[in-house]
Amino acid sequence: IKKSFPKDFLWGASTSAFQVEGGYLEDGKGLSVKDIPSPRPGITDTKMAADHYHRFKEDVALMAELGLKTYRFSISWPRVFPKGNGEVNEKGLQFYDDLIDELLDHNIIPLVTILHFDLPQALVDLYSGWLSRQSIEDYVSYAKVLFQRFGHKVKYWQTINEQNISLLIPGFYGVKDEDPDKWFKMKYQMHHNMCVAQSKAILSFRELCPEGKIGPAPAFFQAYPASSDPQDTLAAHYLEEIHNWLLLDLNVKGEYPHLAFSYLHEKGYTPEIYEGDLELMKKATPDFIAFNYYGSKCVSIDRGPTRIENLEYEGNDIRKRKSNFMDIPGLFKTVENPYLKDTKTEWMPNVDPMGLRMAINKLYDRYRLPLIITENGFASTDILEEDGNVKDLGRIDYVSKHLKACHDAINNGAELFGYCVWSFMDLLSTSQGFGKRYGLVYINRSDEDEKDLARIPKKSFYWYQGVIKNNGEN
Ligand code: BGP
Repeated sequence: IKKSFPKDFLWGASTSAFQVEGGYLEDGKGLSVKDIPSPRPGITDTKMAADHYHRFKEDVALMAELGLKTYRFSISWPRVFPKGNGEVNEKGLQFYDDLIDELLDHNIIPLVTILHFDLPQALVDLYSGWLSRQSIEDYVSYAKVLFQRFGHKVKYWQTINEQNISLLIPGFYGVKDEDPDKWFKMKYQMHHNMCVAQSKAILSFRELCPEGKIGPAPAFFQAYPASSDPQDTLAAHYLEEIHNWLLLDLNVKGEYPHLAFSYLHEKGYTPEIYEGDLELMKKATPDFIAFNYYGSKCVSIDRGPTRIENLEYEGNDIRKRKSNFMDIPGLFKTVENPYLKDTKTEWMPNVDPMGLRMAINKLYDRYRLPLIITENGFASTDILEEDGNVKDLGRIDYVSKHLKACHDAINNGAELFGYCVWSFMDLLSTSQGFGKRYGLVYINRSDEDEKDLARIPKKSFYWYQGVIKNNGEN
């Protein structure tokens, strides 16, 4: 039987708090690790971003015009708890209350990410953030405040955005060590603590929001071996084990996958696991898996030194890195895939819709949980032309190919219940400010000049409007 997009498919678009809101210290908000001035000259910071904090009503009206069924956004932890814990900031909660009401008034289902990178800086200063077990308690207290306040009107929740990718970047969550071995040990401890925090939050969610649905939010990387040399196949297998399954198996099954665990053990990176941690994770099965997908990786065995000599990159500055940030010396290294169009960017190394289809198939086979894609999108510089149009044909091509891949995977029997374009509007790219745009809606500003911040629907906006109207058939 030929299947198509289900009738109630969640056609969506995404953003995250620090990338769109601005108002960065307004109404009592505290600093997050993302509010620290950009290390790269010429790139704007989080102070204004797309000014969504002040213009959310106008933005929601555009979402309604687009026909969105769901809007995926994140709540800023330091807006709710300026110090990360302790006293709640009522004005921060009120902002999200108003945003959620505005969405519901327009029949748009809110999909809330509890943490999308912007950890309160105060917790880093206090106890090194995710490195300390105290972060688990603070994350859970924060999540509970959200469940209590919004649980009756928000059905869909995501725990932590792209934990598997953010931890690849030293300093991303405010802590790092110059010694690569020490850093690797630290990052796997943070990884473990974050998994415990998510599971504890899910158990509270079951009590506070019995009707709600909650799931993790990893980035997923499909990996190909560079050749049919079995060692390259093993390299690809390792990449998926370490970068995909190490997180998801803990989230879904409460287990460390054996190959990844033996790697941690061999290198001395095994985290401290408290008694009861894995049992707790086993109990906290998510309702669905939300994941982000941009492209795939092609790897070969790395026959070089097995020790990381130095961290050849600084912070989130991809131009300073010599090797790909996902490579693991001695195990695998990224190479170009001759079969895929190279986009010449590190974040989106290629355009690979078939990789998305395989990601859906694999995830569904492994966990048998409903799936939703919470980020998939196309970065470009996008020019506002004199006639007032933004002709982002590359984005239309990219999204339509990926939707075809979703369609194929649904046809193969996978349960995919939604798809969100990254991003609803232009926003602050984590690495390149407004020089790299993803939006369906153009924001009239540049890194240097805030201009009038006007919202201008791009060609892709009108195209996606048609897709939604026809439930994916066009
Ligand atoms: C994902 C993040 C998003 C978004 C996107 C694009 O990793 O979840 O927040 O930023 O990537 O990346 P970038 O902004 O670096 O281009």
